[in-house]
Amino acid sequence: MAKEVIRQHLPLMEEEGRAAATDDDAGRDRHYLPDVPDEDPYQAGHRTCAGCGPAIEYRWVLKAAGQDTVVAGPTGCMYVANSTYLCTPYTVPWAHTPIASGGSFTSGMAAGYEALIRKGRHPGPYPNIIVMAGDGSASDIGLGSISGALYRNHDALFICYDNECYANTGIQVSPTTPYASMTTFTPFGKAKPEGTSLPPKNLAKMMAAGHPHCYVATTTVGYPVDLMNKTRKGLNHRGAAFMHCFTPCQKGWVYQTSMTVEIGRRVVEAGLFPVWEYDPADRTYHYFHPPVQRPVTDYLAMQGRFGHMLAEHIATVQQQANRNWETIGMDVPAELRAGEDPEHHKRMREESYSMPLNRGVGA
Ligand SMILES: Cc1ncc(C[n+]2csc(CCOP(=O)(O)OP(=O)(O)O)c2C)c(N)n1
Ligand code: SF4
Ligand SMILES: [Mg+2]
Repeated sequence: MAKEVIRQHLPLMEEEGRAAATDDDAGRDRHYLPDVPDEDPYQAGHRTCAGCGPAIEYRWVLKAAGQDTVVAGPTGCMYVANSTYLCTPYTVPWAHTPIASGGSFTSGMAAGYEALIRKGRHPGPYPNIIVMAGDGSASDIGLGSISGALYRNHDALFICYDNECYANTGIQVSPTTPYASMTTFTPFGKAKPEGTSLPPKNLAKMMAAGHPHCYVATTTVGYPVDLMNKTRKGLNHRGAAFMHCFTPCQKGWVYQTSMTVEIGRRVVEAGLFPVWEYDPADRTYHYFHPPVQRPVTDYLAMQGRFGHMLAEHIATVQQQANRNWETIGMDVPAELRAGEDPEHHKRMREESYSMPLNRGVGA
């Protein structure tokens, strides 16, 4: 007789800022992260660049998922830098897949575990099954295989770690590269002073609209508890889940290595990466409303990839941000509305912007 497939349930973490301050066993005040597990299935020993956003995302996702997890990684930086000969940073099973087949490989893992547990050849419970694909893989070369897996509703979490370029092969443009970002395939020059001329593909909205039975969420490395809780919600969801995570790439975006998490918050506060959840039960989007709304220059001016922008390019990006504010149901402050006019701006290298804050605990 077929055995029952038992699912795990991962508890969500408290996210109450300063109010959640608590002492741990060693007497340290852990403030904002009271329930974060000590274990790290993604250990030290990888070879990503200092300040690598995808490495931060990998660590937090696997911290949230825990040891009973299997992971697939399509080709990209997080395959190459994490699987140097005879050395990997994983304490959980991990497999590399071709860049186009993260979705199909993960479908096979999910179907395989179901079959093995039913036949009594794996004791269970059903493991957390995760694939973490770059934006080149998830939004371009491997989009079809991930969409197929979501459509068939395999019980797994499909993650796009989005560094907005094909990083591993030398920072080439990808479908999620933002307007006016410079890549090695979209350099700025006389013909195209803006560099990348197209707006980015809205991958997460595509996934939610196209697969309405799936749990879909966006998050960034600027919000660790949000990222870990959405990981757990995606894994707890019975069926397929998709998470789109904004992960700055220090090498490709050209910024100070210590600013990765700060940039992960600023992109949200600048209105350029809305953070939301799509709940398949009521088929609605639940948007996060950041407490701070910034001009886009506070985000753009921190990164060398935007250093060539002219006033009209900055105005275009501010228009995009203002449309995002409206989409998520927030008012557009007068200063940001005025920023839609090129007259409001200078060249990027002459723009001033607010310096990074020491946000402190819970800020
Ligand atoms: C079919 C195929 N085309 C191209 C490549 C070359 N390639 C290897 S890694 C990579 C970049 C992948 O970009 P992304 O998925 O965004 O991951 P990142 O490197 O940014 O982490 C490319 C194009 C490949 N491995 N397979
Ligand atoms: S190139 Fe970018 S994504 Fe790749 S390891 Fe370096 S910082 Fe990380
Ligand atoms: Mg990428």
